[in-house]
Amino acid sequence: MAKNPAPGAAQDSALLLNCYREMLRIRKSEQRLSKLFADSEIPGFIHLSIGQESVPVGISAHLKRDDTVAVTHRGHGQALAKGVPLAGFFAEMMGRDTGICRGRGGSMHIADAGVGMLGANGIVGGGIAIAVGSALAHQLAGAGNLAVCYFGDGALAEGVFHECINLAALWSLPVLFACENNGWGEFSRTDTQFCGSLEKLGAAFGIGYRCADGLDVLAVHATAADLVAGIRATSRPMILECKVERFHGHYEGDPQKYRDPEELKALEAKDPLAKAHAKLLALGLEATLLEALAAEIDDEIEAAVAAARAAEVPQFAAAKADVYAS
Ligand SMILES: Cc1ncc(C[n+]2csc(CCOP(=O)(O)OP(=O)(O)O)c2C)c(N)n1
Ligand SMILES: [Mg+2]
Repeated sequence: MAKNPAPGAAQDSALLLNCYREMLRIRKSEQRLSKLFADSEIPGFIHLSIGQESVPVGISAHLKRDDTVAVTHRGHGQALAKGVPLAGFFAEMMGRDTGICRGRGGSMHIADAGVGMLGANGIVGGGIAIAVGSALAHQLAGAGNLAVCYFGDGALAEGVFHECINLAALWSLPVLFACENNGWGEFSRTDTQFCGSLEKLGAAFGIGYRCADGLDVLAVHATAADLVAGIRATSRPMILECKVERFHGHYEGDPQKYRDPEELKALEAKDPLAKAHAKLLALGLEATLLEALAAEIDDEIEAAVAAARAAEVPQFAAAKADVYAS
């Protein structure tokens, strides 16, 4: 497979290849969603995480099935990386009865308890208390699991975040607070909304903090490895801040008039997937192998889309099913 690999290169390339595959699966899924949305095949709004794939991939590599994650409104990558199956994912996005939530959740409310995905959330900071509650459940169960709380920099100024880091520290809960800091909250720069520092905030509550380059999947992977191991060993909360870039608009279709065109153009050189691809080639992987991988993912996605298109939409008569206990 590799041409004249250097010592240690085989291990590096195997890890990077695994991460690359997961990132590509997320990227291609979201590119497909973008097209489906433009073609009016997806009800409601969608927020794409294109450019931010390294974060959930680097973190999820260290999670067990019974570990839990609460994800954001920009949570497709976070959901797929935790193991939400692609067929159920696309059917959910397309509002079908075969969706993972039977078409009742969609992009911002998709959940899959079977893989520990507690739900996306349209409320900024809405997942934080859910993750902390789940961490409390893990602590009480005593099986050594942990919860990951994904949130954006826009949640830093939300009261619920401050309450939750206090409680997590006070009760010594096994939770990783994973901030995807893309510098934006909707159409405003984060520094116009939050004047603190996540690192100092963590220190004020005695919570360990690490920062990783969210455009480099191996950097996220290595930092998350330390933090997850630390949480499992000590049952103390930890903070991981990943500096990322938002490649698409706040919502799909957002013309981003509020962003400097030069800044948008500069994003091309920062693409974490292109970087991983280049590194794999430098490590000696054959380009044809990566092309075959991409084709395999395309086939998987197209099969999921075709199945969703062929599936029924939820029946109105069943609207109350699963809402009330019988
Ligand atoms: C409590 C609350 N306030 C405001 C909004 C409107 N809103 C939706 S997304 C968003 C910005 C979120 O920014 P961030 O958390 O950084 O996530 P990103 O979109 O950058 O991934 C806002 C203010 C909301 N959904 N919920
Ligand atoms: Mg943001």
